[in-house]
Amino acid sequence: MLTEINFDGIVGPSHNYAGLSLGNLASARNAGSVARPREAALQGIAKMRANLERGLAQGFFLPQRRPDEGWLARLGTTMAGADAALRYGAMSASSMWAANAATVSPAPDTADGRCHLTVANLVTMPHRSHEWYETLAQVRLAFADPAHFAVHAPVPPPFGDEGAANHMRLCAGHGEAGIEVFVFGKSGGPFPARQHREASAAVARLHGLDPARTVFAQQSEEAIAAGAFHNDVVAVANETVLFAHELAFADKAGLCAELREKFPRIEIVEVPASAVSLADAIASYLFNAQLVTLPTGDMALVLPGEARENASVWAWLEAHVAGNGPIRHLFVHDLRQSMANGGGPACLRLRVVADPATVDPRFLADAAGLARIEAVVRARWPEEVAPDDLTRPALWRQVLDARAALLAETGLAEIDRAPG
Ligand code: SUG
Repeated sequence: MLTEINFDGIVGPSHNYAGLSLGNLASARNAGSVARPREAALQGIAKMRANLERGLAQGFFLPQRRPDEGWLARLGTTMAGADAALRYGAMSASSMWAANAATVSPAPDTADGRCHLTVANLVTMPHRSHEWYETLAQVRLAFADPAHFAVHAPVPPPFGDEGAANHMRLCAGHGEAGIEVFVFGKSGGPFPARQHREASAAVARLHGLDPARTVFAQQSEEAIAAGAFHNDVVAVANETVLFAHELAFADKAGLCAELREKFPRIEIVEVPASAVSLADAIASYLFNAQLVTLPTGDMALVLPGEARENASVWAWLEAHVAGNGPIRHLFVHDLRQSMANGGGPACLRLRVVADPATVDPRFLADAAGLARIEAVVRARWPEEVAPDDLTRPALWRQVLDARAALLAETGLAEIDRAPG
């Protein structure tokens, strides 16, 4: 049966705060801080475990090989020879944010009736521009069955594509045909617009989407300039519900009219700027929650602790739940380590609607599998990493060995043998 499976990126052992993401306020604010990779990975595992216990289907992607010597070799250098910026880029653990791994169109939406995935090129940020090689290798393994999946290599540069973080789907139920909404940026004041319309259009074509059920919407410049470097920082959709900030889109009225016309069942839950400012929405990651449908049929938001700590955000949420709003439950998780780099609950996961029986089971989580992953993390992940540590060969070795142990534990060592 078609089910929504959330694939979370396991936080890698080189997790750090090098301040590499212009326009991502948390990344800039925490530049130079000491990161705690073990704690970060454990926080992510705790979220996965809780979602499993809630009756949701859960999968994962493995941390990528770091340092990425292959990328440096293509740039004509090595970890020993590279300058600091390239070394930091080669050590980046940013592939943890699986919402940027790919864009996914479930089988009911596509012309050939298969689930299509296009791996994101992430070209705007140098430290993320080399993720796609290994993402493609992992996605090809996880979704290898050509009867059910079509995996596409990234859209070529210069068209920036940041994956599912800028894509929403509205539908009556996950297994039914939906409306796919692609959100792109044109300008972001001082910050780059990381999702380009040309890339979104290419993904829609590659996936064989019906234009009558596809929507392209521009992200508001104000939102990007305020720190919403991806649409999923200010909006999230699940089944019939679109949950968004008033200032998320450039042409809100036009978008709402188009959505109502193409999907009359839509329920738009808008948070007005008078109740929660754009700044509070972005600082708290209210919209970077996982909006999920529980087995009971109720919708729930899986939120970061920062949302509960923000008075206006929490007041809005409590009022919504107390009223008759479509979101019935709030679950709060401590994801502080990821949040300090601008990655909330929704950034950490890629939604794939598929029959779990058609997915490589090595990428699917159950309680016992998560316990084994946790044991490797506890034994192998560095406790602390300061930006200076990223230049130390001893840390490179520890990070390589830690990841290798996790690949061995999950039976996925072959990821490194994929042609790169
Ligand atoms: O691309 N942060 C990521 C956060 C991605 C969040 N994903 C979604 N919104 N879906 C980014 O900006 C910070 C790395 C650093 O600064 O060292 C970073 O890459």
